[in-house]
Amino acid sequence: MDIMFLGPAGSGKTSLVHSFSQWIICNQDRSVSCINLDPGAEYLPYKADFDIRKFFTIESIMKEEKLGPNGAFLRAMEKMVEMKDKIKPEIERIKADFRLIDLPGQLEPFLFYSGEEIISYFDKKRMLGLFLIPAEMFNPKGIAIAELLSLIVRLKLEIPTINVLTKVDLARNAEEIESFLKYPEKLRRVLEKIEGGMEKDLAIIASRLVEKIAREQRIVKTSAKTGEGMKDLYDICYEIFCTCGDLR
Ligand SMILES: Nc1nc2c(ncn2[C@@H]2O[C@H](COP(=O)(O)OP(=O)(O)OP(=O)(O)O)[C@@H](O)[C@H]2O)c(=O)[nH]1
Ligand SMILES: [Mg+2]
Repeated sequence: MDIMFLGPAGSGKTSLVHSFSQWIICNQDRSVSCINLDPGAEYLPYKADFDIRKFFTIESIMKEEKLGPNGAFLRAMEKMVEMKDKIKPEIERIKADFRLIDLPGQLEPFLFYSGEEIISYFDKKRMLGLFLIPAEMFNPKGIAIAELLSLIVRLKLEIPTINVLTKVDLARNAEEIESFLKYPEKLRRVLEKIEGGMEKDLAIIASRLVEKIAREQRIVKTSAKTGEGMKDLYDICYEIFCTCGDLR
């Protein structure tokens, strides 16, 4: 199966690709490949079996096309699509039970400029998205926003997604947040009590939407630092795709 690591900038995608791949290698009789699709990555802790930086980096585009970092990022997303004939066959050559795909943190341009096209480089039927919600967003309003972002990803890419709390070693209230995500009506009740005008109303509307669409979802709490949650993450991925013996 192919697992896309999506989430806001700095949410821990690269670190989780590394720690999850290590965990699978050490604990399961399954092969793993890592695919880096972030042209802006400086350092990767894992060995990438495919690395988009072989074709271009944000830095190379900035120099060659005299662009600033944001313009270069948009150009990079375009290039990923333009170079489909080169990139797709290389990705297809990578055979593994688990292919972990590291994506850029600039979620919005990725989703709206190239996401759907890039999904077509993979077999959508074996694709799962993990939407990472980092400890930094661990407060009721942040959680409502993260849930909305996760829904946008699902809507745009049309792949199943699960929400994954990351950096839980940094959070003092991970259990509470987990219960907000599991039972969205709890989140709404908390948001209803906070002070505020329009912002509060918006947060409540957001949480109602989440409540309607994503009720009682399963959540995984992870830390790339302590290794917490890797088995839970594996189990949930495995369950989604493999209960019918369909680990492709
Ligand atoms: N304490 C702690 N820090 C973490 C964890 N995971 C990542 N970090 C730190 O968070 C920062 C961002 O981690 P990355 O893995 O680079 O996050 P990313 O989502 O790949 O970032 P971008 O690709 O730039 O969007 C780094 O300083 C990591 O060391 C974790 O589980 N616990
Ligand atoms: Mg990264």
